[in-house]
Amino acid sequence: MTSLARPPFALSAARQLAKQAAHGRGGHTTTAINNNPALRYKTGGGMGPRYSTATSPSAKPLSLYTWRTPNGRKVSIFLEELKAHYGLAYDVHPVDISTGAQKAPSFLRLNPNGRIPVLVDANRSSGSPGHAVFESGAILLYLAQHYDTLRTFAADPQADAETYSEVLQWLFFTHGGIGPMQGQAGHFVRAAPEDIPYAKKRYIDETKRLYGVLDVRLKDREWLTGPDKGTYSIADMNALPWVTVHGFIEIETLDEWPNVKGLHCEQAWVERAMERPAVKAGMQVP
Ligand SMILES: N[C@@H](CCC(=O)N[C@@H](CS)C(=O)NCC(=O)O)C(=O)O
Repeated sequence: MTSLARPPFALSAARQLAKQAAHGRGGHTTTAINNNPALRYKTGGGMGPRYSTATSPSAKPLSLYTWRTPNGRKVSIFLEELKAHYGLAYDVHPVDISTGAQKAPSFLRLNPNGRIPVLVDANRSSGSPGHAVFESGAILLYLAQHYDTLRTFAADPQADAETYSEVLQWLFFTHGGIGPMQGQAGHFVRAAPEDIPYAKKRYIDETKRLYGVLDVRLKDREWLTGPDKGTYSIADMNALPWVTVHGFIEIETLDEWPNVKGLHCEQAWVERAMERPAVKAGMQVP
């Protein structure tokens, strides 16, 4: 999706940063966060940011506090897309949620809900450490608004209001549907202290129903939003990491939903998305 009205600075900044990226000024730095309440912000081992962001050559890299879960991965995928497209820099701070690091007072100051992911943007706040954004859907929208200056991954709200509305609809569909339902299924299948068959069935069935909605939407389309066959957007990034971990809730295959992931079908949505280098990279962060 491309905005009809592209600010000239965005074009020149994007070209400059694409050139930087082509010259190998890419990558992110990683700083582990353990359960120590003194949760750290600074990158460790003297590793600083290696390139600047899309908005200004002096801009600081963004900081992503995250872990290896679908809600974390959707944001790392988008940050990798922005890195590939604009040369945007970000630092990764792993928050091992199995140790309770997400409940440390210093983390709760970033997200009072005590959950990953959190994005901290030192460019948009004079205070330290910067502007913190929690809730994965809100982070995707924030990044799209401020850093996807060419409106490549989410339609422009003014210039293409209908497509933007579609992006919001499919974002909220995942955020309010697949995420919570599949998350609860995961709890009752994997973590509940007692076996409650009704709860497992309820959340697995609801997750399957929602995959069915994706399947209908993706019939004769490549992506969830946009005219004709659609355009890859944050709506796809938001749903993909959930669907790819279907095995966690004992949904053995996606064969029931051929437009989501076809039986030996190379044209289905999951394969199409997973072919993208930024998706592959984002799925490995942290
Ligand atoms: N609605 C939130 C959900 C975040 C969430 O549930 N994060 C999980 C990992 S996917 C987490 O941090 N769990 C640890 C905990 O519940 O303490 C979002 O989309 O960001």
